[in-house]
Amino acid sequence: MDYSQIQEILEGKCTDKEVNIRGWVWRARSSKKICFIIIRDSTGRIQVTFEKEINPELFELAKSVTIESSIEIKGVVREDKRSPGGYEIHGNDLKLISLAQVFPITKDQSVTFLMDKRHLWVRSRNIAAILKIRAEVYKAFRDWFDNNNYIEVHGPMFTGSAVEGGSTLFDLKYFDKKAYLTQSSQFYLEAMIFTFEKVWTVAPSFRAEKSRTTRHLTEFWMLEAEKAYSDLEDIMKVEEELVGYVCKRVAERKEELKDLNVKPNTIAKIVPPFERISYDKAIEILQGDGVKAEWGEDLGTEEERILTLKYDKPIFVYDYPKKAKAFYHYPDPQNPEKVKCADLLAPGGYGEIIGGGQRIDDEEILLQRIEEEQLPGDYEWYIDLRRYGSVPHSGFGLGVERVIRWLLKLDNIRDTIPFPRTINRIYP
Ligand code: NSS
Repeated sequence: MDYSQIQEILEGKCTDKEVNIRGWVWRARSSKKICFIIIRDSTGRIQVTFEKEINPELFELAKSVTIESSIEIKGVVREDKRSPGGYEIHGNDLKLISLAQVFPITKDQSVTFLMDKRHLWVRSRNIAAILKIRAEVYKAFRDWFDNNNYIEVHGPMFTGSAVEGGSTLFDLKYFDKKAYLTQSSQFYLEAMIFTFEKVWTVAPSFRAEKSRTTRHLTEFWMLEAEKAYSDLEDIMKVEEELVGYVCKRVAERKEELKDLNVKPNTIAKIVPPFERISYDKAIEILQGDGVKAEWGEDLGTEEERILTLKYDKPIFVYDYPKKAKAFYHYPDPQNPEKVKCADLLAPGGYGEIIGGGQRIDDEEILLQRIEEEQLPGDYEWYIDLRRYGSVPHSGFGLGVERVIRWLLKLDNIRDTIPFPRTINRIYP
């Protein structure tokens, strides 16, 4: 049997025709003479009516279905200005596939309850809209990198060394050895530039983040890119072009944005170039505001919030102190206490969405930095990359959930991903 999708009906493609659709009961109510069922599928929602006078048996069956039951219906599509979406189906058959028990999710439930029922909550209109935008973000990444001749590569998730310092590593037993879950695919991407010059990946990243915040997950997805013959300035341009493109694509998803109460225009106007301010300047601005920001420390959530409230487009903060950042950053030739890196901070208080910069491409300097930091793991292979045809190169990592949270103005990062993992959540 051929099934129509609800979206096709709402686009007017099936008007006055008989259709079969299948989906789940979203709402159901009934008067003495007529039963209304709103059915949803992956593409939309539509009202189906069953009249007692036309078919009393079918009317009784329709009355018996519960919220979230799976059903199949046959009926004739009519344009009807009064019904939501402007179309309605006059049902003339209904097949109950599975009668749902009383659905536990109703209005006004606590966040903890909803998180415990996340496997059911993902059916909600809100989460569905967010996840459709998430899928669009991934499509936009792929299109941008394809259009710019980057090759997609994939690093391992089991690794033998830290990328972003030892404190957030998840370690595990790997047969008789110790291993870690990856924090970043960066080093593997660096290896792959010697094959492909420009590479990218989207992969999970694992961090034992011990604090409960609205912007940290213990398992999140990171988009990473690495480019040969490239410096900090060059990679910032790549980042802003990519972010601008993602914004353009998300702004086109008008239906979902409407469901989420987000004005497409606020996203469409995020176009490059993005302002660049030095770390020194950022500290000066913060101190001018009476914030206790100390030179030498990385910017924290609160500092980034205060700083980015002043802007309505993302900003780059560049040239951080060496001691605030990971060991692999290229030291500033003018000032060895600083490194050639930049974070991209989202406006409106959201803060860091990208970390990136130029990498150390010299064997001696890299050896020295690894020794200074005393990192766990074996970096021999990573140092090797500086021994066989090293080239200047730079790259970045973008937190997918951070970007979605910012674009959709969500209170908490957990709503950007179907099954979030945080310090206190590993169920469902
Ligand atoms: O630690 S980063 O700043 N940088 C890296 O991991 C580099 N090795 C990436 C690279 O250059 N290839 O993380 C990158 C981004 C950061 O800007 C955030 O947007 C996001 O990853 N991020 C997170 N998102 C969600 N939850 C957590 N815990 C988190 N940590 C970083």
